[in-house]
Amino acid sequence: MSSPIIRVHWLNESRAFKVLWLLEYLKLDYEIIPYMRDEGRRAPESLKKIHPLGRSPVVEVEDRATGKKKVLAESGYIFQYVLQHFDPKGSLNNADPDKAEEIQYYLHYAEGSMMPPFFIEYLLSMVRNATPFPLSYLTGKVADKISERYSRGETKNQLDFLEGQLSKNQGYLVGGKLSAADILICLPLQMAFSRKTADAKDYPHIDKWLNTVTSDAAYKVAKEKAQANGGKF
Ligand SMILES: N[C@@H](CCC(=O)N[C@@H](CS)C(=O)NCC(=O)O)C(=O)O
Repeated sequence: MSSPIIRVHWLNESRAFKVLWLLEYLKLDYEIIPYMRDEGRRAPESLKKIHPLGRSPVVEVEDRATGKKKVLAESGYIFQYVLQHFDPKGSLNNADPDKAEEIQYYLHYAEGSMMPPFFIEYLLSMVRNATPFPLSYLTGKVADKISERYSRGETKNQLDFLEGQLSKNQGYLVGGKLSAADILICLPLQMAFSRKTADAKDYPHIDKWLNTVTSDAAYKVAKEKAQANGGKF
């Protein structure tokens, strides 16, 4: 049976990067359909023609013979689908069933527990810069309060958890080797350090792991393709 057509609906500067890296690692052929964020950093309306929520990543998988299409959304589900259908040798999975279940856990964890506090911190940074002085003084104070009461502590909670996991799994999240779990959680951690939500010096295992995983050849190719389609790093 011939391989399906895979189309990645890619929004510049987005989580869709993880999907490029995943597909590159598995040496799959795919097309990138690029979309650019608008001035409010939202996705263009045209993305809603592919999936009603209009978020990226969205992946279309089309059967070459019948033209039947599946539209996949939610990065964790996309990863799960790709592992199940396009990684027959389990190169980003684990032969040990317990470890494979741990990888599944991280596919849910990434968007369920990890992303929300990082996203709130990001929104609060936008709030701080959204208004001119003297209003910015007030909005800044409100943003600081929300951060202090919830998101700063909660991002620390997530980072402490991941630092602990990486310290006891031979440098990777699961089973001492690169898996889909590492690819899925890498980008928010890079952003946490680059946006100074956290200091890399406080998280030596995460810092070392980031250096290791971002040296992967497939990561570099995905990055070049992302940059060629409006991504910034
Ligand atoms: N939970 C979704 C989140 C998707 C999402 O929010 N993507 C962002 C890009 S990182 C987006 O499309 N933002 C554009 C918008 O909200 O208009 C996933 O895991 O894929």
